[in-house]
Amino acid sequence: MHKRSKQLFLESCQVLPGGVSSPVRAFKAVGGTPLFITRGEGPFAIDVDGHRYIDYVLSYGPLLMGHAPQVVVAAVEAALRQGTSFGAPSEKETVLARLLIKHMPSLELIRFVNSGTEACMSVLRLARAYTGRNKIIKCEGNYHGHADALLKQAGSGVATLRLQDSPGIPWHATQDTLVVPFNDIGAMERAFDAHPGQVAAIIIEPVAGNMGVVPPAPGYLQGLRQLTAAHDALLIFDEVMTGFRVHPGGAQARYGVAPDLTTLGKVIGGGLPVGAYGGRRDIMAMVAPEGPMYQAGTLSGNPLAMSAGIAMLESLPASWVAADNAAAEIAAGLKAIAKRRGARIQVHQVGAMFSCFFSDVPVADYTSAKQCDTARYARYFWAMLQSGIYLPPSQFEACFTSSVHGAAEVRRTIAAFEAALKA
Ligand code: HOZ
Repeated sequence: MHKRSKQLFLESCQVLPGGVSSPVRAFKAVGGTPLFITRGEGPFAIDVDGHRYIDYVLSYGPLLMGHAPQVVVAAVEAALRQGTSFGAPSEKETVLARLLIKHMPSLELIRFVNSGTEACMSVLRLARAYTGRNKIIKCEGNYHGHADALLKQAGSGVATLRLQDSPGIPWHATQDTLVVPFNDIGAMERAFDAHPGQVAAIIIEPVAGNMGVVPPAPGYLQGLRQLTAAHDALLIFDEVMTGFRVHPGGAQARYGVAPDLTTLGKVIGGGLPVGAYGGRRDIMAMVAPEGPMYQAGTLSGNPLAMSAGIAMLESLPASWVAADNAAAEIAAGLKAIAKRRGARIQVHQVGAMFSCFFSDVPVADYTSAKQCDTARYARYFWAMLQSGIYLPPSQFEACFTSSVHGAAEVRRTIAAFEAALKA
């Protein structure tokens, strides 16, 4: 069925570690070999063997309007003809920054970078520079990219592959990284109390997406805001995944909590490689050349990525409303089927992100997420694939919808789910 993909995987394994450019893609957690995708078309991903799948990976989030939307393609094509990189300021950076600020008013100043990893790595340096403190607090199962200081009890591929963090990270790189359970305000309080005057910031995915989708408990984010204020520490929301996914203004708008700093990723480049960090003017003023905190990048603010991002963000809020509707309908359909069949499944949906956890118990943190039956997820994954539905190859990744996942796709997905439960 996947003859050409298998052949290409054999070949890629000769020249790429594990045959892939990013670990989660390798299908290690679900078995078999990865599909090689040749093109995307609206809600569909098409593989090299000619199969057409309804795509819920969507490049892990950025494709809010599906694959190759006309407005983004036209914007990138036009930009391409004018040059791919200048190493000098271009007006598009200001245009995109203004759009971001319009949707997320907590962003008073923004620095563009090239990925979510870079954004999170840089924002930590900034938080430490601003506060003069070293310790940061992160949550178990949250993933903030692969920078040394943040790769501690991380979700995403680290969880998928059941890795113990990573060799190659010097012990001292994570000695100031405190890790607490997600959704546990008491644990956060204890971390602050154990290190008085030493915590620079909490960095958190306000809706966890890298252990599957886990919403914050009521009042949790507000509690973090109060705690950081009480301890003169900064609150950083990693909205690489949730930005423009859980609300047109991100999780900060959905839950009404303004962080001091925010990181953003791929969605702000319409799927092109990009990231950003931004926030309070007095903090961001520390970034060079305005201030002394050094961080740089030749390709930062790349004109192709800026053009795609502008086109993507100009589609808000309509694109978000449509993507959110699709996810809500799918989640409702899945929940109804699971209930009717007495299946041991927890369905979570926040905006245009959803997850189906194979577990008896409610999933509220990394400990409960890890209790899921991952073998069952693997069977479900393959059954869905047989029905033409492409899901993330891991229980610990989120599913994403787009504005072009219409009624027909939603119906087909729900029907496939019902069939897959029998598998
Ligand atoms: N959960 C990851 C992004 N937040 C998946 C993408 C990857 O690691 O390749």
